[in-house]
Amino acid sequence: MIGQSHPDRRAAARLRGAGCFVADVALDAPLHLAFLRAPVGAGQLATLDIAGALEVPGVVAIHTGDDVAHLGKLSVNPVLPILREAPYPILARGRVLHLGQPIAAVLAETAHAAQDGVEALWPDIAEDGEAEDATVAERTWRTGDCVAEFDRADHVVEVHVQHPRLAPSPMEPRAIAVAWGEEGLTIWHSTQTPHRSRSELARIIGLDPARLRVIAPDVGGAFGMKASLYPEEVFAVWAALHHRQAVRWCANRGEDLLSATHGRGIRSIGRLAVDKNGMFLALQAEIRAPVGPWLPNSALVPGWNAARILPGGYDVPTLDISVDVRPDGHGPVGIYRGAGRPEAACLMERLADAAARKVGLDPLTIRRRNVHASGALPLRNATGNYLDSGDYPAALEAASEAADYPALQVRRAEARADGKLSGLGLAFYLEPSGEGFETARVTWRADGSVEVASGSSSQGHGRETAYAQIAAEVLDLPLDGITVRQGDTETCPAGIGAVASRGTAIGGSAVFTACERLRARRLKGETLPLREDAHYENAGQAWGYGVYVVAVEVDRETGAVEITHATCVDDAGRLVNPAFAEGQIRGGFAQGLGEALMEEVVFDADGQLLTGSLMDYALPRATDMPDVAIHSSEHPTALNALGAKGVGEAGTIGAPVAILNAVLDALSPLGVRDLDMPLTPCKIWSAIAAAERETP
Ligand code: SMO
Repeated sequence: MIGQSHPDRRAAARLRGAGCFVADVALDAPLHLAFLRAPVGAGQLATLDIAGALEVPGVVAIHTGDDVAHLGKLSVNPVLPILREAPYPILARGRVLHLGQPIAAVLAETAHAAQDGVEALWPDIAEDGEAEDATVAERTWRTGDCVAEFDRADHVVEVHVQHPRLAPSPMEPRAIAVAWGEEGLTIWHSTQTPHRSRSELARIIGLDPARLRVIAPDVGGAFGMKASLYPEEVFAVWAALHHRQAVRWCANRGEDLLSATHGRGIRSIGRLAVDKNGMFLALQAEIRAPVGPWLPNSALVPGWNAARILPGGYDVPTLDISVDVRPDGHGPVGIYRGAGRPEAACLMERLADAAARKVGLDPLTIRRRNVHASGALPLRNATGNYLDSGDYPAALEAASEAADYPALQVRRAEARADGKLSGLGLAFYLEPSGEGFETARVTWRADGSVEVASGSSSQGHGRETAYAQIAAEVLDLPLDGITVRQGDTETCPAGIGAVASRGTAIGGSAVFTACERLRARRLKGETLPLREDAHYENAGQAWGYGVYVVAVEVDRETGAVEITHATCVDDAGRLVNPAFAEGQIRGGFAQGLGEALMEEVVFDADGQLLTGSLMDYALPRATDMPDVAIHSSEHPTALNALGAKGVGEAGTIGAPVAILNAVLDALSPLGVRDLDMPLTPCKIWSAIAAAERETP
């Protein structure tokens, strides 16, 4: 069962529209919720005229910041030392902190009435543009004598990378439905982390968590954007308690683009000291990570990862790396699939290419010389990371072979001889998966059927099927006899959820461990029914990795990029369901392609959002995707029971810089050395035009 590509057991129902998302949950006479949002980025809220809105038919109540000022704050995962606390306003009170911030809430009998109520509200805001910009968190990693190494280096290369702000854009926007009862509340929440949703709601609102049941029903994608709690969601729960009535809020696409957490936006500066043989001697890096005025749970994770994952899979003994996290004047930023991993990979892979050019080596050769040698793992690297398993040079060889790298080089030479702009790009990436605990309660009933209740959750990525496969394998039972429950704080043991590439590595290991214990008890002779609860904690982060090879052709006349070849080699350790792993890589590649070529949240000079709909924010479409050849290299990790590593973020980590390197390689004959993502046709055309003006 483990290692077989069984179809996703929930996919058919979802495809037919028979899934159950938050918007599908039936509530008894719910109040519908809509928010008045700040029309400016920063200012002082002087007055808010609500009289007219109260007259709108169907409007039941209007709340402002004063009503919820007593509520508590969301907790922030302190992966970096926090220097300054950020506020967590549920509704703006006095100061407006960001464009799109909820200022007032309208509760009404229908969603349309709630929206009409919002449109009848008249805020008076004195815009002043005075946004907080002091550092929220920072940290430095230093080993060895960087100054001495840069002094003795034969070459020093420097690169600057500005990542675009990205909108994660799951198919289902944010949504919450709250049923009120004397005994407590049942909350259907489109979340990656149902147990944390419950504990944070209880703490912020000041309730016994036992009075809250949180259910993550079908979740239509999340990508990190639904790993935390939003002020709007806290408000919905508070409103249900206050009005003793059901409440529903389903964000629309525009609200998500405006006020859900964005990702990336990181600026990285790196300097690499290299000797004459292309050996990397030392790395200096400065990471500037943006956050918004309030911090979601994992707000510090992207900056932390972008810094601490350096120097990637390379053996660089001397380091001086610092990260500074601070507001950038716009709305909230959080984790987005990859969460700092793409930024770390991007900096190293741009530096590797710059060093290869300087030393006069092929990009593949310089990578072969500098990744940790075959047989070197496990090891603890200079940033303190325990790289647990794998063979990095073998992955480079496998990618070179699978892509037929020498043939790609010949084709590039031929295309260039034809006057075409043809390029090749490589990326070596690391994907640390999460650490900590996850749980499973496995019940083997008297009739022989098995129920797996997991504390982890699913967001449309097939965990129900994968966990059933694990149980079927260990208990030697048919797949059909196994049901899997997830995402319900009442019927499932407490756990973390679907974040940080941990679902299979840790959640799957919890299922595996509980089933192994059941099997042992059964073999000793115990009779059914039997039950086992596993609280599984891994021995540390498992580090997936891989090598991506991309070939592109750039149209000289239009600046459009065509990806003519893409090969991925990924080591995710032991694969439970190879088709799911492939789906993750392909989907991640699509999102990585989005960052590389088209996606960017754009604000104008006044701080207004220019990409407020999917007409303006350019998501990749199916026709933008090239064929992607996906190859797997399975080196199981010893750090968890299953031997699995993460792969859920792989594509978003490896693809952007492989594409960026390929496009810059294509433009290199023109003397173009650097461009920031997204590599839109306009940007590339302008670079070509400027280069051709200089060398007529
Ligand atoms: S960006 Mo992921 O949901 O840890």
